Amino acid sequence: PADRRPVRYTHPTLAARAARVLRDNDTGVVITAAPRLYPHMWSWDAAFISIGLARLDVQRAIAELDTLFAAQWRNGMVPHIVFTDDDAYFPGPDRWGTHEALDGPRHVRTSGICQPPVHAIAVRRVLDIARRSGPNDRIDAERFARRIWAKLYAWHRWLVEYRTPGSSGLVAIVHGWESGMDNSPRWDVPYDAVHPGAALPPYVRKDVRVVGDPNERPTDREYDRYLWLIEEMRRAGYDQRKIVENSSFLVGDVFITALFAMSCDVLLELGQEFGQEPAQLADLADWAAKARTAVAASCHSVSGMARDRDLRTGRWLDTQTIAGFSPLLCGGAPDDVQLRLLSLLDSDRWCGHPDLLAPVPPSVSPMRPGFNTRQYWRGPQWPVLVWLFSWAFERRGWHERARRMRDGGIRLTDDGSFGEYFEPFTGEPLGSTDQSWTAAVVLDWLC
Ligand code: 9WN
Repeated sequence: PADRRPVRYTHPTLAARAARVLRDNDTGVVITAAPRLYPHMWSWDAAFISIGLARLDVQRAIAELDTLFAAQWRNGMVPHIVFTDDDAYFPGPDRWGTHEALDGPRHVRTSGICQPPVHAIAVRRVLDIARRSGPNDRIDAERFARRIWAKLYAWHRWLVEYRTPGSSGLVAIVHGWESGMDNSPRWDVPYDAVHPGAALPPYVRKDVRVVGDPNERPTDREYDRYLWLIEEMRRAGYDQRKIVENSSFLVGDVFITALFAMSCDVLLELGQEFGQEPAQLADLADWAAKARTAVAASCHSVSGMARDRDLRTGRWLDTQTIAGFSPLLCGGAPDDVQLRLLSLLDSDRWCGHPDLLAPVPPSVSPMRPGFNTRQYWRGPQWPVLVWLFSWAFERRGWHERARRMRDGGIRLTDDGSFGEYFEPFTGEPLGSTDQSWTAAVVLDWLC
């Protein structure tokens, strides 16, 4: 399918365009997640953005992560949004009302939930890139890695202390936004139990004004639930114990759990290198092992796919999405399960589907009922996820697979639009264009 899209940039031109996107989205203080749709700093976006930035300017990459961690809550949580002064995004800081939260930072306004813990991975990557780029960059990045280590540890500790309830060992989320895969069908069943009350204050969405086709975004019904969960948290004063105990949404997220296992490994390696406390290193080894065990234990006995778990009802969530491949990221599943997952990933149900423009996993299999080519996390392909798979495969020693993922990611994005997500068959960019994290992963692939 070579010419479904009219434009294909050569690699040097594509890299130059990606660099320009990051420069244009730089407010001077933060690099916004996207120019109009997302005019603030998002937590996991900032991690990926720093990786792309390191290819251009190590100092700027460090500054981005420092800005994010300067907004870390006193209890250790890294908030999902650090707000700029722009008011073009809803819900903004007033709706979150986190200034009333005891644990929140005082000097900056943030949302009251978190996002996937990929930050240790970003620090590792920035450090590796800096070490290759020259002695000054190396010194700066090493200083930075030493300095941020304790903050990363506190963030991981928060996830264990507050967000690993019950016996499943899965890291729990209290809002679909925390997963980063907001309206994925993974969350349909638990969201059915979220009933927005009459006390839900009225609101006006802004996202649908920016994205031309509202079908590319979540529905109003979904938004009511998103906003209701915020209302519940606000009423609980953002007290994590109360939220985890009472909120109408509490789900063990298998994909986050896999990312957490990998991030703990990376943080442990960094800690060993920089001589951090042995007791803290032992914690990280223990957390990584437990997270891996939880991911492996979630695998379906027939398909092998990893599953989320609704922690309110105790039920496994069998919806098959890209998150089902979590054990391929972090390892730890028995060999036969891993082989089944690899052949499923290669099959025509996933990357081998004959009509895909680029052979990388869509967010939902094109063969599943409910697959939607255009709607957000219900079908489109997301370059950042492709980056995560290629990074994890490389780390696991699967070099050929890692290269194929990377090449597929470049194919997906070589129209130079830096779409937020892509229609899998036509390669049409959807959601925002000039999305910073898309530009960042492309830079990392090409440099
Ligand atoms: C809500 C910024 C973020 C990403 C998420 C993506 C989307 C926000 C939204 O944009 O979520 O957090 O308003 O839809 O789902 O993964 O971090 O790019």
